[in-house]
Amino acid sequence: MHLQTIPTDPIEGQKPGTSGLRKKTRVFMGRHYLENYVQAIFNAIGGVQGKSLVIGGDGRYFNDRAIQVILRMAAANGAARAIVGQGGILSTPAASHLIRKRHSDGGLILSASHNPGGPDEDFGLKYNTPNGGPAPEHVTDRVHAESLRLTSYQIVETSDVDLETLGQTALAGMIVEIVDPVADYAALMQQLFDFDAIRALFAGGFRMRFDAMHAVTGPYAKAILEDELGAPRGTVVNGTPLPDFGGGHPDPNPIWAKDLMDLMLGPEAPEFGAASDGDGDRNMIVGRGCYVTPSDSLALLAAQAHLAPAYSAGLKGVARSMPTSAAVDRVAASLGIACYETPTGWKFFGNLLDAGRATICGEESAGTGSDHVREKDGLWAVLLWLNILAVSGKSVAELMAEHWARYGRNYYSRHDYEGIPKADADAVINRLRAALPALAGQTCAGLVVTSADEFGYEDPVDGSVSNGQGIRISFEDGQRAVFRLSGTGTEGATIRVYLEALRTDPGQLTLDPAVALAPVAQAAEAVSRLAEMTGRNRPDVVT
Ligand code: G16
Repeated sequence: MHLQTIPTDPIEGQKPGTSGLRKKTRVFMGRHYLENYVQAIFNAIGGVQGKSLVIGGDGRYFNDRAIQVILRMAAANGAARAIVGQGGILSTPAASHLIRKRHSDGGLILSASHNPGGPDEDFGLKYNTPNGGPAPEHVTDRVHAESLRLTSYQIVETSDVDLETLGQTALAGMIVEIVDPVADYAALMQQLFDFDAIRALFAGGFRMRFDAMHAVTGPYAKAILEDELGAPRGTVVNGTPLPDFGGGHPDPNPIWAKDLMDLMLGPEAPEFGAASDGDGDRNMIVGRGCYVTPSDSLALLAAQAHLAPAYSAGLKGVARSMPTSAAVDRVAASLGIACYETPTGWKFFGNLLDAGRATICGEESAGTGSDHVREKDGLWAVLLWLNILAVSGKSVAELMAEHWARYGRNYYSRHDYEGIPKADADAVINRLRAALPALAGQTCAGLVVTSADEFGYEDPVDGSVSNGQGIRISFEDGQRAVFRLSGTGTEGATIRVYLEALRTDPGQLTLDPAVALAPVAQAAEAVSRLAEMTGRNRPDVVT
């Protein structure tokens, strides 16, 4: 075993996106690529000498190999301890919890989230800070700067570490501690929720299906829902994490979790359905015959969270990303608590959570979470829903109907245009940006524009400013279209168009969402000329 300093050249294109660095797996497997990025992270955080790091990932192809490289580099860079999930597995929220619980100096999470996995699919790596949250922009900017001036990296030459056996071993002076990936996280969930009430719910015959999509939440969901809460065996389906997620797209939405949707909207539907994504931070909620949009789920959870022990004293505030619907704003107004609007990306919630300004946060991209960790948390959302269902005794459809009757309904849909040549996508956004100053007051496809701007955010805690965070155009009567480029894709560009329409009239609460959103969809096309400029007449994915 000996320490090596390997000469390398800076690699272009290692700029972290919305959530760390995501690339094709083969890119990460390329010569020096992973090593460069890991060394850039270490350098950007002032080195790892004497530090402890949490390391784990979602089990996708290359997860195990990448962890061996990271461990050898952490040892070579003088780290004192690496806390690794058994088999290299840690869901993103479980990793966040472990970083916090063990007071470690941060963590490296290996995942490309909901993107497919495999040698020809996607891989990703992100650094989370000691508060357990994704690195904020000033840290990822530093990582990028380091990656551009790297001339060498440190690694020890040694045989592989056994990732399967629980306990401690040593690697070139660094302690490697292999931990159960589920136990600490399951204990945290038990503290937050009324497990007795949920247990009684299942004992009374309540049935659900949890689709783990062959991704990381399988072992977590089986341990908590089936072993701990008494849901019947088989409640968790697709529960074994596979390196290629069974060839699927582990994104919990009605398109990619179609089997679950078909079940829940069909005659054999159980009371409740849920799914989570590749790394376990996203969730989908669907009741019998009733799909709940992520924005509505956030609003409902904020309105009913007091039914769970951890939130019984009320919420300090709530936060949502800008493209997320304003449904939660209406709940916050009624509760008399603050509601923050942040750019897309969970990292923007970190300061609000740390400062105790927000308790629950959420995003339209199927992420909800609270101040229990610093990541969104798929199973947490499922358990909070179960807690609310158990204590209220109502069904998902009843809860949503009552919610809309009280707060109004923010109809919502996201249209994704994928694999667009980057120049074309930039042209659409640049043209819109140029048109913004003259838009207010104009009529587009019959709707009057009430305001139009490009979203910028000043963090209320540290004053940092993030500009260029999406174009938002509000129309009359609570209708809104938002345009932004995805920050998580690995091929071409994806334009996301987010559509919203508020209805408060009791007769308007059960419309087909496509009908309720048709006017704003037409106005969005009129104002953006997206179809004309990209040649795409319809979105690739509608959620
Ligand atoms: C990541 C971030 C989320 C964010 C999403 C946006 O999700 O963690 O906070 O909402 O990206 O994705 P895009 O830029 O493609 O719209 P995840 O689940 O991929 O980590």
